[in-house]
Amino acid sequence: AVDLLTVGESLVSLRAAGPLAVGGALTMHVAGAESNVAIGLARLGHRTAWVGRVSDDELGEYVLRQLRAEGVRVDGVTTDPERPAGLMFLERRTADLTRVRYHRAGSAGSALGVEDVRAPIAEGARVLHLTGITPALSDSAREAVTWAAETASRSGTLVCLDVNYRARLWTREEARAALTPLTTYASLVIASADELDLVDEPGAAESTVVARLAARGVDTVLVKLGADGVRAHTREGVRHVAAVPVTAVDTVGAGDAFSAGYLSGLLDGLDLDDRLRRAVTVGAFAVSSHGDWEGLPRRADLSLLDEHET
Ligand code: KDG
Repeated sequence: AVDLLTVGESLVSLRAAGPLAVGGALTMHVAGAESNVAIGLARLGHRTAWVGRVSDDELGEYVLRQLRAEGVRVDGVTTDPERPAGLMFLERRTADLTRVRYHRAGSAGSALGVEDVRAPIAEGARVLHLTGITPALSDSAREAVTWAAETASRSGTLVCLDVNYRARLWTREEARAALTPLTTYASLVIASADELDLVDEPGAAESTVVARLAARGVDTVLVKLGADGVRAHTREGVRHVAAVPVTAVDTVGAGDAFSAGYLSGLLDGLDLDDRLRRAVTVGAFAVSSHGDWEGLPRRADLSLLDEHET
């Protein structure tokens, strides 16, 4: 069994340094919240696997090659003979505005189904990481995520739901209807402050959401506050940890890095404060380097930001 299993769609991301409408050079990367988390954990030395579907062509091969190169296990991945790779265009519209455009409807990754996750879930993992992106991709992907969460939680795997609302994929109402039931299988819920009511009623206050999640069996709720750090709600109370002050150059992937840092601390058996500190440290590496995951730290790098730690 691996330390962490994550399930989702990895996209081929084509990045433009300026506005897409004027063209110019694009650079090719692997993106995807779940594979970002997998890479983050693999860099820190954890045994990590990513499961999903890839296209049966050079783009699918590229995704697998990159993940393998980062030490992420991909032996459970299904190659789809019919569907194309999901693409994402990312433009630096201005220094402060990054925009994403997906070409992923009908992609190999979006055709994920229960059959794709059966064997990896049966093999087991200490932690199963799921995001609110995958259930937005298709009915079969939503069934796969729900089945994985339910089956893993029944066998004692810790299930983490990382909300990650993507407005380009579905409405808040659709997200709420799909994600709220998923929380019954989760021990850990990670959300930014504006995503919290996607696992409860519209407009619900943080304290209300946290209390209702606890009633459904969620032990820990991490509310990501961006540059203000994180607020953690556990059965022992509420903790706030500040972000590490760094120069932000690219915030895409910061949330995934944060999740990877927290889960790494959890797998290492660190106490809550140290888990949160590792989360904000890994998040700081992500925001202060370019790319979703390219700048993520290895274990020896973690102390580089120590003097900034809170
Ligand atoms: O968290 C970063 C992700 O948004 C990016 O890598 C692509 O998974 C992605 C998505 O669906 O937006």
